[in-house]
Amino acid sequence: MKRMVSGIKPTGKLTLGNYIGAISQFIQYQDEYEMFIFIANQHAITVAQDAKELRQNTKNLIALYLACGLDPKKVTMFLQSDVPAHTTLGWVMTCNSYIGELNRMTQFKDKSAKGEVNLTAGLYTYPSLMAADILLYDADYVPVGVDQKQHVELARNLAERFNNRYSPTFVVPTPLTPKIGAKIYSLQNPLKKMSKSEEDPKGTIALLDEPAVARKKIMSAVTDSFACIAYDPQKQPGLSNLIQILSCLSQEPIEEIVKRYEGKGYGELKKEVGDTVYTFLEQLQARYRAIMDSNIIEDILKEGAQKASLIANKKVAKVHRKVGLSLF
Ligand code: AQP
Repeated sequence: MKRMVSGIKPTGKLTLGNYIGAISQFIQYQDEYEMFIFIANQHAITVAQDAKELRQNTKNLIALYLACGLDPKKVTMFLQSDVPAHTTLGWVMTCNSYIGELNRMTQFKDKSAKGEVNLTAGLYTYPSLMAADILLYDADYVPVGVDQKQHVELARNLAERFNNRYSPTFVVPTPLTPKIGAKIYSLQNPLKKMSKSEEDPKGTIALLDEPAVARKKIMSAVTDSFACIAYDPQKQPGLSNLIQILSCLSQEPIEEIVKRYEGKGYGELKKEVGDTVYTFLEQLQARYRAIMDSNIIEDILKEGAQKASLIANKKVAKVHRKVGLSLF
């Protein structure tokens, strides 16, 4: 069975973009692949976090994984910090990453371009830790949204570099991005990614937004004045974003949605997207609340960390032998 690894940072309120670009893929593949899905809490602390909030976001994220349909019997779910092999291999990967390579990583470049002061060294080197997250498990595939593809490319380069320098040690992973939904955009600025850390809450649908509030956000999404319903992300990015959201949540192909709306107005389309998002969130949140009221999370994480550690520790021991860090 081929292996898959991915994770999400517990950095804020999980968005519809995270669901469509990442979690829905995890669910789609969980029967087909041996899957390791972790909560990237060590990546989260690359920007300052309030400890209480981080704990809450972490708990929310695992409950949302489960509420979205990840099955702990099929998927190994764990906290990154519960498997110390991640940072141990992360250091080896950092020592094999070139500064020039890290300088090219767009996520860091974007954050520093915003003129944020006090950017941490962790934020700069986190792609090397992400490479370790993937390579530890010999992942064949990494399901990610389009914004993370570049980081998986770095993991591929690091795997090849290590394999050539020492001897074959790591599987070279392939990023998997969905055909539709690989990048969901802000509802207020459809040229910008919908993000957990987006400052304008009107642009973002959080998975824990009140369904009625989310519907309102869809109704006031920025579109255009062409007065013609078409899927054209270049010319009509806002409208295309809404069509994309509808298609991903309803599984109806984009062409069929566009055909159905021939000669109709934007208001009607927005209403259908809003209602679809409303129902999706309402059902998801009912499952989320039941999970939060139960006490299954701790056991799932404990079991997941044990299973992941067995594989990860073996890989670290192998790497340490090859590099010369272990004596025996
Ligand atoms: N808007 C999006 N559309 C499609 N996929 C997306 N992802 C994130 N936003 C979108 C995918 O979700 C996963 C989450 O990754 P992450 O939390 O580790 O990092 P991220 O990409 O930085 O996500 P955010 O939401 O933008 O977080 P912040 O604001 O904290 O930086 C990844 O697979 C990502 O591609």
